[in-house]
Amino acid sequence: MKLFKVEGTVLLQTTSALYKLDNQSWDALVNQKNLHDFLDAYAKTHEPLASTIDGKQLDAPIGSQEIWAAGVTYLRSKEARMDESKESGAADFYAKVYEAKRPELFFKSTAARCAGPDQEVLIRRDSQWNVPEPELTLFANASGKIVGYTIGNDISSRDIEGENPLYLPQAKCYQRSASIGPCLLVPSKPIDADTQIHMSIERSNEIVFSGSISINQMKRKHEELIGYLFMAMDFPQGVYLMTGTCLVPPNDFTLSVDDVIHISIDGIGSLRNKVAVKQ
Ligand code: DO4
Ligand code: MG
Repeated sequence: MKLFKVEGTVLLQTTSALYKLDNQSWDALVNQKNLHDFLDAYAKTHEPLASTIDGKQLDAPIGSQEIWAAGVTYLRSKEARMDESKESGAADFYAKVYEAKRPELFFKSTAARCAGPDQEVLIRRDSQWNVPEPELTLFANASGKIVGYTIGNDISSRDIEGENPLYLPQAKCYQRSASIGPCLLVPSKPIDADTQIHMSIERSNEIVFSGSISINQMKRKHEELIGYLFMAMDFPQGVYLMTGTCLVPPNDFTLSVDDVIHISIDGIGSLRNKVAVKQ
Protein backbone atom coordinates (compact mmCIF):
# COMPACT_ATOMS: atom_id res chain seq x y z
CA MET A 1 0.00 0.00 0.00
CA LYS A 2 1.29 3.46 -0.89
CA LEU A 3 0.52 6.93 0.47
CA PHE A 4 0.97 9.88 -1.88
CA LYS A 5 0.66 13.59 -1.15
CA VAL A 6 -0.94 15.57 -3.95
CA GLU A 7 -1.61 19.29 -3.48
CA GLY A 8 -2.08 18.91 0.25
CA THR A 9 -4.37 15.89 0.05
CA VAL A 10 -3.38 12.34 0.88
CA LEU A 11 -4.08 9.57 -1.61
CA LEU A 12 -3.92 5.86 -0.88
CA GLN A 13 -2.96 3.50 -3.68
CA THR A 14 -3.66 -0.19 -3.28
CA THR A 15 -2.75 -2.80 -5.88
CA SER A 16 -6.07 -2.18 -7.62
CA ALA A 17 -7.38 1.32 -6.85
CA LEU A 18 -6.78 4.87 -5.64
CA TYR A 19 -8.59 6.44 -2.66
CA LYS A 20 -8.70 9.93 -1.17
CA LEU A 21 -8.19 9.96 2.58
CA ASP A 22 -10.67 12.52 3.90
CA ASN A 23 -9.83 14.91 6.73
CA GLN A 24 -6.50 13.27 7.43
CA SER A 25 -3.48 15.33 8.38
CA TRP A 26 -0.31 13.57 7.23
CA ASP A 27 1.23 13.62 10.71
CA ALA A 28 -1.83 12.09 12.41
CA LEU A 29 -2.31 9.52 9.65
CA VAL A 30 1.21 8.12 9.58
CA ASN A 31 1.19 7.80 13.36
CA GLN A 32 -2.02 5.72 13.42
CA LYS A 33 -1.59 2.59 15.47
CA ASN A 34 -1.30 -0.34 13.01
CA LEU A 35 -1.03 1.94 9.99
CA HIS A 36 -1.08 -0.86 7.44
CA ASP A 37 -4.25 -2.40 8.89
CA PHE A 38 -5.90 1.03 9.16
CA LEU A 39 -5.24 1.69 5.45
CA ASP A 40 -6.39 -1.76 4.48
CA ALA A 41 -9.68 -1.24 6.36
CA TYR A 42 -10.07 2.23 4.82
CA ALA A 43 -9.80 0.84 1.29
CA LYS A 44 -12.37 -1.86 2.07
CA THR A 45 -14.92 0.64 3.35
CA HIS A 46 -14.57 3.55 0.89
CA GLU A 47 -15.30 4.17 -2.76
CA PRO A 48 -12.21 4.46 -5.01
CA LEU A 49 -11.53 7.51 -7.18
CA ALA A 50 -12.13 7.24 -10.89
CA SER A 51 -8.59 8.53 -11.61
CA THR A 52 -5.11 6.99 -11.21
CA ILE A 53 -1.94 8.49 -9.73
CA ASP A 54 -0.34 8.83 -13.20
CA GLY A 55 0.27 12.41 -14.28
CA LYS A 56 -0.48 13.94 -10.88
CA GLN A 57 2.03 16.46 -9.50
CA LEU A 58 3.30 14.82 -6.31
CA ASP A 59 4.53 16.58 -3.17
CA ALA A 60 7.22 15.10 -0.94
CA PRO A 61 5.48 12.48 1.25
CA ILE A 62 6.11 14.32 4.49
CA GLY A 63 4.33 16.46 7.08
CA SER A 64 6.37 18.02 9.85
CA GLN A 65 8.83 15.13 10.32
CA GLU A 66 12.58 15.67 10.51
CA ILE A 67 14.84 13.78 8.13
CA TRP A 68 17.91 12.13 9.66
CA ALA A 69 20.57 10.02 7.97
CA ALA A 70 22.94 7.18 8.75
CA GLY A 71 26.44 7.11 7.27
CA VAL A 72 29.12 4.58 6.39
CA THR A 73 26.68 1.69 6.54
CA TYR A 74 28.06 0.10 3.35
CA LEU A 75 31.68 -0.84 2.58
CA ARG A 76 31.62 1.27 -0.61
CA SER A 77 30.74 4.41 1.35
CA LYS A 78 33.52 3.73 3.85
CA GLU A 79 36.08 3.30 1.07
CA ALA A 80 34.96 6.41 -0.84
CA ARG A 81 35.07 8.54 2.32
CA MET A 82 38.47 7.23 3.35
CA ASP A 83 39.71 8.16 -0.12
CA GLU A 84 38.28 11.70 -0.14
CA SER A 85 39.61 12.44 3.37
CA LYS A 86 43.16 11.03 2.86
CA GLU A 87 44.80 14.45 2.90
CA SER A 88 42.94 15.75 5.92
CA GLY A 89 44.12 12.74 7.94
CA ALA A 90 40.53 11.84 8.81
CA ALA A 91 40.33 8.51 6.94
CA ASP A 92 40.64 6.58 10.18
CA PHE A 93 37.38 8.00 11.54
CA TYR A 94 35.45 6.38 8.69
CA ALA A 95 37.26 3.05 9.15
CA LYS A 96 36.45 3.13 12.86
CA VAL A 97 32.78 4.09 12.55
CA TYR A 98 32.19 1.28 10.03
CA GLU A 99 33.32 -1.24 12.67
CA ALA A 100 32.00 0.50 15.79
CA LYS A 101 28.93 -0.56 17.74
CA ARG A 102 27.52 2.98 17.60
CA PRO A 103 26.46 3.99 14.06
CA GLU A 104 27.01 7.37 12.50
CA LEU A 105 23.72 9.31 12.58
CA PHE A 106 23.32 12.92 11.51
CA PHE A 107 20.58 15.46 10.99
CA LYS A 108 19.81 15.92 7.29
CA SER A 109 16.79 18.15 6.66
CA THR A 110 13.59 19.72 7.82
CA ALA A 111 10.47 19.00 5.78
CA ALA A 112 10.42 22.60 4.54
CA ARG A 113 13.95 22.39 3.13
CA CYS A 114 13.45 19.05 1.40
CA ALA A 115 12.60 18.56 -2.30
CA GLY A 116 9.88 16.25 -3.59
CA PRO A 117 9.39 14.36 -6.87
CA ASP A 118 10.29 16.37 -9.99
CA GLN A 119 11.40 19.38 -7.96
CA GLU A 120 14.87 20.86 -8.26
CA VAL A 121 17.56 19.70 -5.87
CA LEU A 122 20.49 22.00 -5.21
CA ILE A 123 24.27 21.87 -5.07
CA ARG A 124 26.34 24.47 -3.23
CA ARG A 125 28.08 27.26 -5.11
CA ASP A 126 31.14 26.91 -2.82
CA SER A 127 31.64 23.24 -3.72
CA GLN A 128 33.31 21.70 -6.78
CA TRP A 129 32.54 18.03 -6.05
CA ASN A 130 28.92 17.04 -5.52
CA VAL A 131 27.19 13.68 -5.68
CA PRO A 132 23.73 12.23 -5.18
CA GLU A 133 23.39 9.46 -2.59
CA PRO A 134 20.43 7.14 -3.32
CA GLU A 135 19.26 5.68 -0.03
CA LEU A 136 16.45 3.49 1.23
CA THR A 137 14.69 5.74 3.73
CA LEU A 138 12.81 4.38 6.72
CA PHE A 139 9.79 5.96 8.32
CA ALA A 140 9.52 5.22 12.04
CA ASN A 141 6.38 6.39 13.86
CA ALA A 142 6.33 8.22 17.20
CA SER A 143 6.73 4.89 19.01
CA GLY A 144 9.92 4.12 17.08
CA LYS A 145 8.31 1.37 14.96
CA ILE A 146 9.33 1.17 11.29
CA VAL A 147 6.03 1.28 9.40
CA GLY A 148 7.03 2.63 5.99
CA TYR A 149 9.73 3.23 3.41
CA THR A 150 10.50 5.84 0.79
CA ILE A 151 13.35 6.79 -1.53
CA GLY A 152 15.82 9.38 -0.29
CA ASN A 153 18.57 11.34 -1.99
CA ASP A 154 21.26 12.53 0.45
CA ILE A 155 23.04 15.00 -1.85
CA SER A 156 26.51 15.63 -0.52
CA SER A 157 29.49 17.85 -1.14
CA ARG A 158 32.51 15.53 -1.20
CA ASP A 159 35.15 18.27 -1.22
CA ILE A 160 33.70 20.06 1.82
CA GLU A 161 33.34 16.82 3.83
CA GLY A 162 36.74 15.60 2.55
CA GLU A 163 38.52 18.77 3.66
CA ASN A 164 37.50 18.20 7.26
CA PRO A 165 34.83 15.89 8.75
CA LEU A 166 33.84 18.72 11.10
CA TYR A 167 32.36 20.36 8.00
CA LEU A 168 29.86 17.49 7.66
CA PRO A 169 26.80 19.67 8.47
CA GLN A 170 27.78 22.07 5.66
CA ALA A 171 28.46 19.21 3.24
CA LYS A 172 25.10 17.64 4.03
CA CYS A 173 22.56 20.22 5.21
CA TYR A 174 21.53 23.11 3.04
CA GLN A 175 18.48 24.12 1.02
CA ARG A 176 17.12 21.18 -1.02
CA SER A 177 20.11 18.92 -0.37
CA ALA A 178 17.56 16.23 0.46
CA SER A 179 14.85 14.80 -1.71
CA ILE A 180 12.30 12.14 -0.81
CA GLY A 181 9.44 10.41 -2.63
CA PRO A 182 7.48 9.49 -4.61
CA CYS A 183 5.33 7.89 -1.87
CA LEU A 184 5.43 6.26 1.52
CA LEU A 185 5.27 2.51 1.02
CA VAL A 186 3.38 0.90 3.92
CA PRO A 187 3.83 -2.86 3.54
CA SER A 188 2.29 -5.58 5.68
CA LYS A 189 5.79 -6.87 6.55
CA PRO A 190 9.35 -5.45 6.50
CA ILE A 191 10.84 -4.67 3.09
CA ASP A 192 12.51 -7.60 1.33
CA ALA A 193 16.20 -7.97 2.25
CA ASP A 194 17.15 -8.34 -1.43
CA THR A 195 15.47 -5.11 -2.52
CA GLN A 196 17.48 -3.31 -5.21
CA ILE A 197 18.30 0.40 -5.43
CA HIS A 198 18.98 1.77 -8.92
CA MET A 199 20.34 5.17 -9.87
CA SER A 200 21.09 6.81 -13.20
CA ILE A 201 22.26 10.34 -13.88
CA GLU A 202 21.30 11.92 -17.18
CA ARG A 203 23.20 14.81 -18.79
CA SER A 204 22.13 16.28 -22.13
CA ASN A 205 20.07 13.15 -22.86
CA GLU A 206 22.97 10.78 -22.12
CA ILE A 207 23.42 8.54 -19.09
CA VAL A 208 26.69 9.59 -17.43
CA PHE A 209 26.41 7.24 -14.45
CA SER A 210 24.28 4.28 -13.60
CA GLY A 211 24.42 1.56 -11.00
CA SER A 212 22.37 -0.82 -8.88
CA ILE A 213 22.91 -2.43 -5.49
CA SER A 214 20.99 -4.60 -3.10
CA ILE A 215 20.20 -3.40 0.41
CA ASN A 216 21.47 -6.76 1.65
CA GLN A 217 24.98 -5.25 1.35
CA MET A 218 24.28 -3.02 4.33
CA LYS A 219 26.30 -3.73 7.45
CA ARG A 220 23.67 -2.63 9.96
CA LYS A 221 20.07 -3.59 10.69
CA HIS A 222 17.26 -1.07 10.19
CA GLU A 223 16.06 -1.57 13.78
CA GLU A 224 19.57 -0.98 15.08
CA LEU A 225 19.73 2.44 13.37
CA ILE A 226 16.27 3.43 14.58
CA GLY A 227 17.13 2.17 18.07
CA TYR A 228 20.11 4.53 18.30
CA LEU A 229 18.09 7.42 16.83
CA PHE A 230 15.34 7.06 19.44
CA MET A 231 17.73 6.30 22.32
CA ALA A 232 17.92 9.89 23.52
CA MET A 233 15.37 11.77 21.39
CA ASP A 234 11.60 11.85 20.99
CA PHE A 235 9.95 12.25 17.60
CA PRO A 236 6.29 13.03 18.34
CA GLN A 237 5.40 13.08 14.62
CA GLY A 238 7.68 10.17 13.70
CA VAL A 239 10.89 10.55 11.70
CA TYR A 240 12.53 9.68 8.38
CA LEU A 241 15.94 8.03 8.40
CA MET A 242 18.06 7.67 5.25
CA THR A 243 20.04 4.46 5.66
CA GLY A 244 23.28 5.32 3.82
CA THR A 245 24.61 4.95 0.32
CA CYS A 246 26.33 2.13 -1.52
CA LEU A 247 26.32 3.77 -4.96
CA VAL A 248 29.19 6.21 -5.31
CA PRO A 249 30.13 7.53 -8.77
CA PRO A 250 33.85 7.48 -9.66
CA ASN A 251 36.05 10.21 -8.16
CA ASP A 252 36.15 12.26 -11.36
CA PHE A 253 32.36 12.63 -11.36
CA THR A 254 30.58 15.70 -10.05
CA LEU A 255 26.97 16.78 -10.55
CA SER A 256 26.37 19.60 -13.06
CA VAL A 257 23.51 22.03 -13.40
CA ASP A 258 20.60 20.48 -15.35
CA ASP A 259 21.68 16.89 -14.62
CA VAL A 260 18.65 14.72 -13.95
CA ILE A 261 18.97 12.17 -11.14
CA HIS A 262 16.71 9.11 -11.37
CA ILE A 263 16.53 6.81 -8.35
CA SER A 264 14.26 3.82 -8.11
CA ILE A 265 13.77 1.22 -5.41
CA ASP A 266 11.91 -2.03 -6.03
CA GLY A 267 8.41 -1.91 -4.63
CA ILE A 268 8.49 1.83 -3.91
CA GLY A 269 8.79 3.55 -7.30
CA SER A 270 10.98 6.28 -8.80
CA LEU A 271 12.22 9.66 -7.68
CA ARG A 272 13.40 12.15 -10.30
CA ASN A 273 15.09 15.49 -9.61
CA LYS A 274 16.88 18.05 -11.74
CA VAL A 275 19.99 19.75 -10.37
CA ALA A 276 20.44 23.51 -9.92
CA VAL A 277 22.85 25.65 -7.87
CA LYS A 278 21.78 27.39 -4.66
CA GLN A 279 22.18 31.14 -5.30
O1 DO4 B 1 30.21 10.05 6.94
C1 DO4 B 1 29.58 10.80 6.28
C2 DO4 B 1 28.29 10.57 5.64
C3 DO4 B 1 28.12 9.20 5.09
C4 DO4 B 1 26.88 9.03 4.27
O2 DO4 B 1 26.10 9.93 4.04
C5 DO4 B 1 26.60 7.70 3.69
O3 DO4 B 1 27.34 6.75 3.92
O4 DO4 B 1 25.60 7.59 2.98
MG1 MG C 1 24.44 9.37 2.68
